[in-house]
Amino acid sequence: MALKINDTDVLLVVDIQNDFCPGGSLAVPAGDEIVLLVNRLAAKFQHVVLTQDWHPAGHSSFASVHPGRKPFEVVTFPYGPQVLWPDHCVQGSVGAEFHAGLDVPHAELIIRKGYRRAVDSYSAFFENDRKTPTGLAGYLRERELSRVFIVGLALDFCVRYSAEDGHRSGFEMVVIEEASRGIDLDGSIDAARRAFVELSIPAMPIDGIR
Ligand code: VGL
Ligand code: ZN
Repeated sequence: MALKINDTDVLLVVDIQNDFCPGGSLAVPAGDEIVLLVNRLAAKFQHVVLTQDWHPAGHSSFASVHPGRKPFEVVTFPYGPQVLWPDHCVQGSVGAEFHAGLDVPHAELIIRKGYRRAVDSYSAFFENDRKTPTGLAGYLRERELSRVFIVGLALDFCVRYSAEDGHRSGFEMVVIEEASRGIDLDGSIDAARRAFVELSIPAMPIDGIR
């Protein structure tokens, strides 16, 4: 299967930020390995959108604000289960900056997410309450961008939730796993792959994209 990129396609590049790369506070194993691949892939697309995890200091998803809790524990928030993370991607910090090697000057939009203290936001489309929109769906519809190729960090959290929510919002989603890396908490990478199969979200090899 080969896919030809056209002008109604968009590449969604998720959270390629210092804190998600080796040396960062929530490093995804080999997260930096995808950067050059993403640059090359992005050059094939007329339309690219970036996301940037963007938390206020003391964000409710940080284990550090929950006395007695440790990173990677799961707690119950008003909207459901929530993993507690090390402090990461604090607004204006170096950790929140894009990886210095990310070179996508033609990106048209940066969606920041997770900026509400009480609500985390994995997905580029909806916050973790699953009902507060980020505005991305409206943007893509207005721009008549209907097929969304998705890459980035982390495959099992922000990439997964973005792919699912995009699919539910009526977009054709394609995950490029080769240009994504996962955190893998308790089998979360396998769970992400199963979720993609369940929704018939294809996993496209980079070679298949022209
Ligand atoms: C992410 C955990 C917390 C991600 C963001 O980008 O996948 N994961 N915040
Ligand atoms: Zn985050």
